[in-house]
Amino acid sequence: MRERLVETLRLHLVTDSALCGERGVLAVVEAAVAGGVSCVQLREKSLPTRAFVERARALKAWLAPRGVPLIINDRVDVALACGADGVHVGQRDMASEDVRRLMPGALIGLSVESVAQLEAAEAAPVDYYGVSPVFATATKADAAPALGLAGLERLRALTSRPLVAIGGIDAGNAAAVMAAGADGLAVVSALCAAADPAAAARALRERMG
Ligand code: TZP
Ligand code: MG
Repeated sequence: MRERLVETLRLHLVTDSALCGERGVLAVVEAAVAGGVSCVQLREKSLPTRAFVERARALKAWLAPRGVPLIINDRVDVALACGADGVHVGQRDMASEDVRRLMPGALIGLSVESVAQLEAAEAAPVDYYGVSPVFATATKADAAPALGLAGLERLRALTSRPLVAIGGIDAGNAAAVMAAGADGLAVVSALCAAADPAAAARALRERMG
């Protein structure tokens, strides 16, 4: 059970439509999945709700036959509307208990940025933690200070739940992040801004071991 979940979470593409550019989010998702992405999180911070749902539905229709789960960032309503497989919430988003009540079968991810946040979440109905940010990142303006590999190791020692590391991760540091105890990697710019997202995903996969 845990093994299957970890395999699913191994290489997580978190979308950024600005970084995907004119190619569009779906084209980047298609290429990244071809290169080995195992899970896609649709993250839209400014798209109007109707367009968000339409984009989510289009992604779900493409991903479902390929067995790749779709997770929606923040928005349980969008996740319900498009039949997503999961929801990823941050510390100030809907509480995981409420997400679970609304979506009993969903994969629920929670962002944790400190030991205190992880300890507080251990009794909550969460399937995995997004450990954030491991390194400094320009992609998320309000990201907390970087945890570093030592911070990731500290969190690893406190939980048996799967940890998905995010923030400044690319093929150059992927192996070190996995060695520090991550079960999976979540990547925005190293895939969305790549000239060839399929090749970038393959490179990440190779370095992850
Ligand atoms: N949450 C924590 S850091 C981050 C998010 C969404 C952005 C990570 O982006 P990148 O480009 O992979 O550093
Ligand atoms: Mg959020």
